[in-house]
Amino acid sequence: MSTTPRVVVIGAGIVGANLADELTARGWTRLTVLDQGPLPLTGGSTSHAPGLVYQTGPSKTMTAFATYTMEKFTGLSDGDAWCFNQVGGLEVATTPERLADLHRKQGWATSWGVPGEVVGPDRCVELHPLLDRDQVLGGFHTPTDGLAKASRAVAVLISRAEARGAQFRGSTRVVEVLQDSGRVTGVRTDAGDVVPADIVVSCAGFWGREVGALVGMKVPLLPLAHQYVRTGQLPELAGRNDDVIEARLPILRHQDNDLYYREHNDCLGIGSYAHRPMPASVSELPENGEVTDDAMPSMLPFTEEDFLPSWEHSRTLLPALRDAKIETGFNGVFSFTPDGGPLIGESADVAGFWIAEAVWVTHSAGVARAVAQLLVDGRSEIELHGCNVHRFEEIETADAYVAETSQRNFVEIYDVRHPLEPRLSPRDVRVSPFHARQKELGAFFLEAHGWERPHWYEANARLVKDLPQEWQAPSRDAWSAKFHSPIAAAEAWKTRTAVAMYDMTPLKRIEVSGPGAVAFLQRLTTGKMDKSVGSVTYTLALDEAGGIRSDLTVARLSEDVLQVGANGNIDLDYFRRQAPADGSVRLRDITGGTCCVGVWGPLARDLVQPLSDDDFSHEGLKYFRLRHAHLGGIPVTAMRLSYVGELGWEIYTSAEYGQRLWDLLWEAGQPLGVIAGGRAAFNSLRLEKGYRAWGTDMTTEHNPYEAGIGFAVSKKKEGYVGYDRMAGLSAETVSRRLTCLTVDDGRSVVLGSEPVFVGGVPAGYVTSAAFGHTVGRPIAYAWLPSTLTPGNAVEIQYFDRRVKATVAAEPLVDPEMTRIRR
Ligand code: FAD
Ligand code: THG
Repeated sequence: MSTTPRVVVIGAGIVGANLADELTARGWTRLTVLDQGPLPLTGGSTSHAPGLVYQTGPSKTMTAFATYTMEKFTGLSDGDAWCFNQVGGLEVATTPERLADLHRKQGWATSWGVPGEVVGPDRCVELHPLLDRDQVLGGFHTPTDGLAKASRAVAVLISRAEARGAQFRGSTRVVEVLQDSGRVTGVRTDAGDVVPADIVVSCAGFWGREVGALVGMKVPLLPLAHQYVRTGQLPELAGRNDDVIEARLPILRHQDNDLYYREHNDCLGIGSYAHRPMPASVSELPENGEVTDDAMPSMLPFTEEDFLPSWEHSRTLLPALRDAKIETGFNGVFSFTPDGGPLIGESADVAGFWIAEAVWVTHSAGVARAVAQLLVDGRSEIELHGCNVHRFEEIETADAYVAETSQRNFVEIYDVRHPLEPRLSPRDVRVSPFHARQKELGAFFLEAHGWERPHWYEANARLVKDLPQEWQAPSRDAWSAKFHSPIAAAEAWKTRTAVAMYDMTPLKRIEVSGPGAVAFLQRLTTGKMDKSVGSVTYTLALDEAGGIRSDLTVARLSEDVLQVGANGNIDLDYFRRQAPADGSVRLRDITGGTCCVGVWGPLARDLVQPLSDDDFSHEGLKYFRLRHAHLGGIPVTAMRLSYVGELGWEIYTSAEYGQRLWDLLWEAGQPLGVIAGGRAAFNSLRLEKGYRAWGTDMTTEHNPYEAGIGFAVSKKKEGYVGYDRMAGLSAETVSRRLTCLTVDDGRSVVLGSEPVFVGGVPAGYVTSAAFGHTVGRPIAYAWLPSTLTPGNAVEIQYFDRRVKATVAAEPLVDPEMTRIRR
């Protein structure tokens, strides 16, 4: 008898079918897939998806998902009929900005291991003869991209899973998710029967919100319609293909006009994102009682007027369309999310209820494999933080927020975007108590998870002319000058030579309290947590395989109260799941009710000590210790640590005192030349000091020694999550390392995610980069083979050029810690 858990999958679209396949392949055969629509063509988004698979994107994880889909579907077929037709992909540029961006994209492809090259207009026309050569400036050609036949793949995957014992039931809607003591026990169908289950996974696509609501889970997605048409027969394509092959030309994207194309035998299919966003309300869609090729719930009537500009643009790019007609069209519905990423994870409240939604055909097999690994092994080999449904703060899951941001993502789907580019709306969603002062100082704000974060302050522009020669930064190219200001140099200078105030309020803060608090954190982190009251510890939360789940600071405020400085909501969600059921540990998100200003720089003590009767001396309040104190009568907690690597403290108080605290410090700092510093300087300073940013520099895919933070793994401690996997690991045993590079030309500041070449061969990729104002050179951190040593030469591909860089000993600034410990 099999003892694997009983699983119910809701939805037999491309995600549900892939999940059934991946789970049964791992021996989890007690599995039932239920779909409200008929099988195998259910009427969901998959039923009509044209199936273009472009693998390359800014995200390593999403690209890996797409590559797996491509590989898996290449190995699937129904007799001779293909599930993946590797016609290749071509994205054309009709503007110089796009052409430059295609070079950046080619860099991502190299970083993530997808073959692809930027080609000239002649080659574009050779690859896709329907193109008007005069329209294109070049293109990005990816030979392993192609077409997925999603509806056929679903049928093949269903038979494969059925052969292993899975059951599929069509025309069966899940109307209730049954639970007992916070765990799922099964589902009830509209036929009235109950299917028992230990795990329920909703793969309900754009119905995800409705299914999530059955367990009170907010699923932040918005169903939107997107137009797709087929032309009539084109003489240029006649006789080239047949109904089996369907297509030979590469799939084509014309992103400057929000369009894409594929062949359907001797016709062309055209998809457009150029129209107004068209939110679809699930309750108003046709039922999926009957599904035919051109009538199903995910197909809304074609609104031709919305398509007309796209038709004109298509006829310009592809002259063969000038004599053609639109034969059929529809407005097809699928899911969009606030940040464009998919939604994967388990409900915070009902154990065993999972979702895998807002997933394209492109990423479907990869996502399904990751979910199967999560369920079976407890861990996905590909890191998932950008897909974790708990990455969102509560405000980001509010209906109005989801609606606005998801529609915006629809509109901007093919835009050339800078990595720092903020959303324009909604803004001012979360502001720190210092916000009014920041605005007075002319802060330029960027946004993260709703928080407004100053990037630099115009008030500091006056300092730029005072910059000593060695602090003057070279001018930047157009791309790295975007969302940057030369003022950042002045802020870095003042931080290293005087004193600066940094708003740390958006840093996620979790209060962990109760009699079990210390033991709880002992179990979840790599550090010694039973240190004396007043200690602060930099520590790591690992996963079971020893990958870095997060890096944290843990401050012991009192015997049973600890404050954790975390990286985001995923940490809070993890803690909540891990908290013992006996109530001995309480968790509270105190981010919004408190605030924090980092006061850092060689004059920090001269600023703070006169404001207090408490001892802020080096001996009185040691490095990585905290003190409850009063500053000008305001109760604060001061923690002596600094992400920028200078003398000083993170000073916390509750929100209502925030502005008064800021004013107090600001006034007292005037004679010392205090400035407010923004995140542009902050990021530069932390890279100079070698401090890693979780999610960017390191993730669960990396162990602490590879990431260069093995010092945070206590050698005296056992039994914490991931401990078993630390045995035998050291900085010497690793084969790859997060490596510090400096750029030889002294001026090229890369953006992140660029490929790094060693001996002319791709060997890794950049994580973070910034101009190091203290060292007068650009810095890039990159994942590279551990055989490299300081002084070795490498090259970074930046758009269409290679920039020479050198492996450097790190940290670049203050390796002796003399600036901080004094
Ligand atoms: P679906 O296929 O919608 O499956 C969800 C299933 O859940 C449905 O069958 C539904 O009936 C079932 N269900 C829902 N609620 C219940 C319930 N309560 N009980 C039982 N069953 C339930 N992606 C690409 O990668 N490349 C493309 O070129 C591409 N082009 C597209 C073009 C158009 C016009 C559209 C609309 C989408 C396109 N997409 C493309 C997106 C892609 O189609 C979807 O992202 C993908 O098919 C979603 O798969 P899914 O399995 O999550 O959802
Ligand atoms: N402040 C607080 N909590 C945080 C951060 C922070 N939590 C999340 C994130 N940032 C954690 N990242 C770091 C990275 C480095 C350090 C602190 C937080 C740091 N490292 C010392 C070093 O490497 O030299 C640690 C030395 C030691 O362990 O003794 O200071 O910004 N509150």
